[in-house]
Amino acid sequence: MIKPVLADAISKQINAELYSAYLYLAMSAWADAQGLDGMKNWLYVQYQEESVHGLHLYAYLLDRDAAPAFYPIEKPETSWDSPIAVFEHVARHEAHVTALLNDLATLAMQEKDHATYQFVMWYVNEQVEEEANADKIGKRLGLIGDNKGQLLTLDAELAARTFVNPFPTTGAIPGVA
Ligand code: OFO
Repeated sequence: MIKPVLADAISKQINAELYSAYLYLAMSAWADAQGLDGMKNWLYVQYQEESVHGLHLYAYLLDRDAAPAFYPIEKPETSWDSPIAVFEHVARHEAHVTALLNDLATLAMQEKDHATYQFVMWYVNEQVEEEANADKIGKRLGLIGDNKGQLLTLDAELAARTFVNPFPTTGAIPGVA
C-alpha cells in the first residue's frame, strides 16, 4: 500500500489534471464562439488528454489500494481577449503543472517509493512536449499578428490534431479505447 502522504499528493495531482481538462474545455468553447474550429479541436483534444491523465492517476491509486480524496475542481476562466492570450495562458498553465509534477516526483523519491517515482516520471517527461507545443503555437500566433488569412491557415493545421490514448493497455480506464 502507498503511504498516505503520497496518496494525498496523487489525489491533488488528479485534481490538477481534471482542472486542466476543464480549463481546456472552456478554452475550446471560447474558440468555438470565435469561429476558430481548428483551435476548438486542438483544445478539445487537449481536454481529452488531460482527462485521461487524471484517470490514469486515479487507476494507479486504486491499484495501490488507496482511496482517492476527490478535492473540488475550481471554476476555470471562460473568456480571453485573443487566440494568443489563450496560448499564453496554456503556456503558463503547463509550466505550473510541470512544477507540481516535479514536486510530486521529489516527494516520491523522499518517501523511497520507486514505483510511484517511475509512474510520475512519465508525466514529467510528457510535460516537455506539452510546454513545447504551447510555445510553438504561441510563437506562430505572435508572428501572425493581425493577419486573418494566416490565422485561418494555422487554424486549419490545428484541425488535424487527433486524440491518441497514451495508455492503451490500461484496462482500468473505462470508455477510452
Ligand atoms: Fe496532464 O499534461 Fe499537461 O497539464
